[in-house]
Amino acid sequence: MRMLGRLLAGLMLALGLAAPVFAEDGYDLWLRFRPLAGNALSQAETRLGSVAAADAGSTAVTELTRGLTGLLGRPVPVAAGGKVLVGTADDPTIKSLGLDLSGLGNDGYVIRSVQDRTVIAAGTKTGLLYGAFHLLRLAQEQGPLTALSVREVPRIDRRVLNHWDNLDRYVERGYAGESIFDWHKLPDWQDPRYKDYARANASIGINGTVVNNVNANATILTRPWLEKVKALADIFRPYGIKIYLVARFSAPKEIGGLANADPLDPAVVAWWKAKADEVYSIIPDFGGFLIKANSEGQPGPQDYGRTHADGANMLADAVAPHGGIIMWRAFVYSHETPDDRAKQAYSEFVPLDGTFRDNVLVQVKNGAVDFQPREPFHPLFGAMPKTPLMMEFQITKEYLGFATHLAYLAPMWKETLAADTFRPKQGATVAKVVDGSLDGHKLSAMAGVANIGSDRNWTGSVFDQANWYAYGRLAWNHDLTSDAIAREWIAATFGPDRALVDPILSMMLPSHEAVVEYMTPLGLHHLMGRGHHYGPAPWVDGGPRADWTSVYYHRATKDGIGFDRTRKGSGAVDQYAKVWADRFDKVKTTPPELLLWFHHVGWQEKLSTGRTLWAELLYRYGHGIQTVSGMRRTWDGLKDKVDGPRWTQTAAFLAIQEREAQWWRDASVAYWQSFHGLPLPPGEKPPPQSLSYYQSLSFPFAPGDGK
Ligand code: BDP
Repeated sequence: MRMLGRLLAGLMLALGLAAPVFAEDGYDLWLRFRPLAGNALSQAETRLGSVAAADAGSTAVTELTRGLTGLLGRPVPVAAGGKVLVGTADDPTIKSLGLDLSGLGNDGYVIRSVQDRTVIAAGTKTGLLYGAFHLLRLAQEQGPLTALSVREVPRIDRRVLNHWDNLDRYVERGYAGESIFDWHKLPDWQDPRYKDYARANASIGINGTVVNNVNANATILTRPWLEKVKALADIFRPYGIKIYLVARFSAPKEIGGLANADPLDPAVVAWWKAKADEVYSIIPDFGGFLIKANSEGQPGPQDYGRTHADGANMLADAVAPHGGIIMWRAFVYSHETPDDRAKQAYSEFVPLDGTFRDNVLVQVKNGAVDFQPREPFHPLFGAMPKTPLMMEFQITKEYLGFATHLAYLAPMWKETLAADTFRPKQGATVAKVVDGSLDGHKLSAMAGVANIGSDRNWTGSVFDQANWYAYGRLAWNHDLTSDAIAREWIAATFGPDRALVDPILSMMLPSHEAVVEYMTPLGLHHLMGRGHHYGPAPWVDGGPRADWTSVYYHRATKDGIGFDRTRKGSGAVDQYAKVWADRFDKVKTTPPELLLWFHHVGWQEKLSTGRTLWAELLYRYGHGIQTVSGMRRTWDGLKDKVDGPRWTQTAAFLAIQEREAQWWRDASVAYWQSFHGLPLPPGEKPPPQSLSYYQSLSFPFAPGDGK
């Protein structure tokens, strides 16, 4: 088949025709390694035609030869004198080259052209694996393969995925089918997909995975389930990936037969210690535990009048002898607390700074509410210098159109990482807090809530693969630009031809902002459908708790809209450094993108943009929709350049996105008008349906809802 493909490609090339477009189903992600042709092929033949390695059976060499075999369209031999030399620092051939391999740590590597050979060298096998994938990326991009001089060391040590996957394979906030982890059949049946998952993650530098939901079931900590987890750990290990588990805080009661789960009760302490010992006896390189405690109904130390630190430290002591870590989430808010939900994590955690054990990280969402299309950076990042804080991003698009809306999330994540906490002075970016460099922390970590499921294309849509990819690349190096990451991904996923890369890039880069504009412009937030979070529902009111309603967040009245978080309102502005607090406290100095996050503004108030608030809202809704229409047109123009299956699905999804963008605008406009009755700005079309029509729509089976 491969030979045939190459022959066909050669023939087409000889006839001056464009390369043929093969049908693809997306399973191969960015690891397609389709046969090269022309100059790219001859260059790769010359530079990468064979491999030499002392450890020919290593994962790095296996992956390298597998990728090169695809690119060259022929088996690539591993033999002495091979063109690509792969080896660790203690390999005599590598030693003889005298390369500087200092400071590479566990994961770093160098790639160097040395005369006519290409050398991949690292301190460890994992470093070599990352180097192998880097070289394959360069070959797939068809850039120059001579004079290579690459040195890479990740900025963050633990680059982790969080699967919100239940033990029955239901994925909370999952839009790509059921969980890839087929627990019932594990450990006996090991789906080949597990290895492909590990390969994909390793290729972008992800080195850890939490395989169960933060809303956890304690069963996973029982012996038979730990045997299942071990089977996964054994498959992931050669790819440098550690397994972590969510520990349900009440497990000592639920599976241990204890009367309580009080972290200061010696019986509870002993139970967790024994449980940790058991876990490590089964999985010696187990990473540690992630905990969601006293949040949205989950059990936690506060059930016993203890603090988050009491809970975290008790678990930290249990895993410390084995080198484990605790990732303790700061996503807490209580409906018994009348305070602004956005303020609660800060109020709860800042007083605990300095009281956590050395092997505890506090895991903080990028914003203070909940993965909204746009949020200002979480104020905790500027307020806990004595504690390593890890970033939690959401890759799955719970609030950004599920799998059908195209939204490339790197720009959103970069916005948070680049934000300056001003603690204690300018230049203290969130990225520097998270990578540990600002406060000299040894532990550093980032988590991404996975968008992976058992759909053939893994993520429910081709373009959502880009978000998995971008997350891994940014966790490795947060200095990479959204543009550079997208280019890499497009070249690997569709091909390096500029006629593909440029237009697809032009779709991806503005796509996140477009979603913000048509859903929640100007700092609006949490206006999605109740429970499942699908579609517009700014009218959501009532129910079990106020902070699960839309009206809590937008606070629209006849006169204005927005959540007053100024010093006259909830005072949330003062959780930021003074420079920001002063700025956010005034309408004039608040960036328009965050206006209604911090202020309640009159509908007819003139903004810095020259428009009234009402006109500005309409303008932004319209602009977001136009961007999506533009994306559709661009994609239509690529019909001959992209394979049929991926083109067709994406075209259908863009049509859904355009329709739903319009729905967001129309439903929102109808609802806002019901408060103030103002006419629409000139040129704006009235919503085609009545407000009650939009309110009557219901989606009882929308995917991914919490159970
Ligand atoms: C919210 C999700 C919910 C999660 C929660 C969390 O709607 O399903 O359990 O975050 O992060 O955004 O714990």
